[in-house]
Amino acid sequence: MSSEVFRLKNPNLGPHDYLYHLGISASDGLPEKYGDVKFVCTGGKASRMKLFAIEMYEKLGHPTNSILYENKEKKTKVPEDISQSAGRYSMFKVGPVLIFSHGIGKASLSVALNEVIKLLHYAECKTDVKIIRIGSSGGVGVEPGTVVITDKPYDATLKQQYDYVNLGKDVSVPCTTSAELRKHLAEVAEKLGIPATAGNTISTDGFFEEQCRLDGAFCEYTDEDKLNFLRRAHDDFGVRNFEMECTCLAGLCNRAGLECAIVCPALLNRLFGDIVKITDKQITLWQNRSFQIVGEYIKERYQNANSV
Ligand code: R2B
Ligand code: URA
Repeated sequence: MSSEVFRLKNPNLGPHDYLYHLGISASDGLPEKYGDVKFVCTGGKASRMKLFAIEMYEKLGHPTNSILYENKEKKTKVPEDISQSAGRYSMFKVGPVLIFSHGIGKASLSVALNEVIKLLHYAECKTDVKIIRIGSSGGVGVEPGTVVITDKPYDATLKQQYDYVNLGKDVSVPCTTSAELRKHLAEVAEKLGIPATAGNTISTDGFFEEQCRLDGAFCEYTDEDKLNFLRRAHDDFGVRNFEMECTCLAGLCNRAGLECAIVCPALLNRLFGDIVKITDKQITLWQNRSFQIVGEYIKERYQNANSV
């Protein structure tokens, strides 16, 4: 295990900083509160991330190094939403796991992840922190419910890069996921008997035309055009799903020197349709698959770290 402290190179960072969207001050004793973070898990919806936090609190056996609040009526302690006051994202700390919601799309993720990465820096976490997105996705040529563990993140034009703008200019950075982390997560999925596959993921800025849907407010191409693109992406580029954040997650993690993975069930097979119309029960069941894989992976590491 690495014992090096994680440092960002930005010379402008310092104790005056305020993580505005998380509602956290850089000078608020962050090494004591967050210095033991080893895993960061993120997904779009605040309600799902809260559920994941509660599940992790149970799974890890109520770790004392969690941030909790007391539900006075029920006389129980539950993970507290640390970022509630800022009103944008939800964030929880359960033992060595920091869990936050990122909303929809790269723009929203980028704001939260910049601040979370700064939090790791101010908290003097170690360089071996792992960042994992547990989200949802639209499958391409995979059985709905299959969990896709992203190998290469592609942008909407099938380039393996994350694009952003600084000083009015386009910048592209590489985006890769951690081979070791992918391998461990796939092993856990197999051990748990959860249907999972490795595959490449297209990350788009929109849900409709950008993901070749015919049912957005606008559409100027045919069903045949759509299927031609999906088949080419599947056959020539190894694409197995679409979602809206993974190039940003991998691009920012690569820039920071942190390992990352993306684990998302496919809610439908896009070769057979565009509309996501499944019951809440079904969505919960499938999304729980990525919770189980990532939860079990973390639990195994947590138990090993505490069994000396
Ligand atoms: C998957 O699902 C959301 C869109 O419905 C988006 O956040 C994503 O990546
Ligand atoms: N999320 C996406 O981005 N696309 C889908 O088709 C389903 C979920």
